[in-house]
Amino acid sequence: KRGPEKLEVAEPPNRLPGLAPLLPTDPALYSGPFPFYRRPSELGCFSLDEQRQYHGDARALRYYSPPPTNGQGPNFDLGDGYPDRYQPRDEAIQERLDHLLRWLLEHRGQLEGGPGWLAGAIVTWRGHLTKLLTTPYERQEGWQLAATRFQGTLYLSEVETPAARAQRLSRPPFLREFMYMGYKFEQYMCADKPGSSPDPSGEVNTNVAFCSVLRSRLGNHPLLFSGEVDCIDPKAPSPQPPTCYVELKTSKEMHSAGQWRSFYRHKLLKWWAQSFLLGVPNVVAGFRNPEGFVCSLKTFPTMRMFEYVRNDHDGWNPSVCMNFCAAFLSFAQNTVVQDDPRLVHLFSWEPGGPVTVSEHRDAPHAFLPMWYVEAMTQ
Ligand code: 0WD
Ligand code: CA
Repeated sequence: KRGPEKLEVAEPPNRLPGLAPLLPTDPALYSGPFPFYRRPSELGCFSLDEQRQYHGDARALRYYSPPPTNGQGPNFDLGDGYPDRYQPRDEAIQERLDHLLRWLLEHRGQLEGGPGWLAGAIVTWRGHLTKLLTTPYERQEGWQLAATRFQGTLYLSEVETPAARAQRLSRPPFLREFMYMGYKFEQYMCADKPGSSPDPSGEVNTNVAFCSVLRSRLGNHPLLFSGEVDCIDPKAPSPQPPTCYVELKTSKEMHSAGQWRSFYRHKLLKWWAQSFLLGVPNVVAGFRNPEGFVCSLKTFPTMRMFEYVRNDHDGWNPSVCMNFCAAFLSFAQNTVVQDDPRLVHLFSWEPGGPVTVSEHRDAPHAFLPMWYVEAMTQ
């Protein structure tokens, strides 16, 4: 007599044929206590040089070097050097997870967490997690995340949406200059060596990047992710990364209470999500006037950003952000069941709707490079 148990095993509800699995994003569904988030610890780092070439070291790390606070404030001309001393990265090149995968390949034998840790982890860029954190409050830009399971590990890699691509290709000149100004601010605030001073006479080359690789965990989801770090503060109270790192931002000078309120509701949410994930304790903002000069600086401690919206009905809530992210990661883990480097589940989201899923095989969506899959299969 055949046992009944095989007949009674039901497909998980989101695998029923003909029913599209959906994940809602309304903030009201994700309030509740703040979930567990492991203090991020740095596993290593890498650098990308002027030609966007990978180096497994910290050569691109710069040193926080704010102007002396002797009475007058700063006077940084963010338009200086544009466009003649600007070498912008070629945004048409989609790097996907490649640099992070190279780091992982070279360090997979030395990962902490015990044998099998990587097989249970999610590997992605910090910037992708930032987008997940802010999703319940985002009203403008959708996203697409490609997911592949390989040797147990779930890899998440962003796909440029058609709308984002159209915007990039038709970006008006003033926006190109704004992008430059953010990088120029970094140049005014960072030195190449500890103890030396910034040199704003050089070129701004956005191929150059220093990336930290971290381990964390959200709820029961072990995470391995990498994020670009602007600089290290040689005078930080604790020299241990990531707590010695500083994030630099520029924003428009504000003059009315309404402008500040809007800044707290929208910009500070993105700044908080990005720096909280990586464990960067401080964001230093340079406020630029209409002429493109930064005349004031303000430090926002990451852990105090929520205070600005705590009593605002239209503010954001860190618990909602983290609970939604955890729910998405569970949704992705349950959806991507098959272990296959050529298979991609594409998660898509547009403001106002739920997260939807579609399945794809091979090009153009498959994103784990052959060199990675082959080396990991050895
Ligand atoms: O494949 C993709 N679609 C992406 C790849 C999207 C986002 C990032 N990346 C890669 C790039 O290789 C980059 O080096 O990730 C790296 C940056 O990683 P991240 O820290 O995860 O990204 P994010 O937190 O969004 O941005 C951090 C900084 C930005 O600074 P600001 O202050 O503007 O947040 O990284 C830069 C930018 O300076 N940045 C990028 N650099 C290269 N390519 C990109 C990008 N697509 N996006 C942001
Ligand atoms: Ca920055």
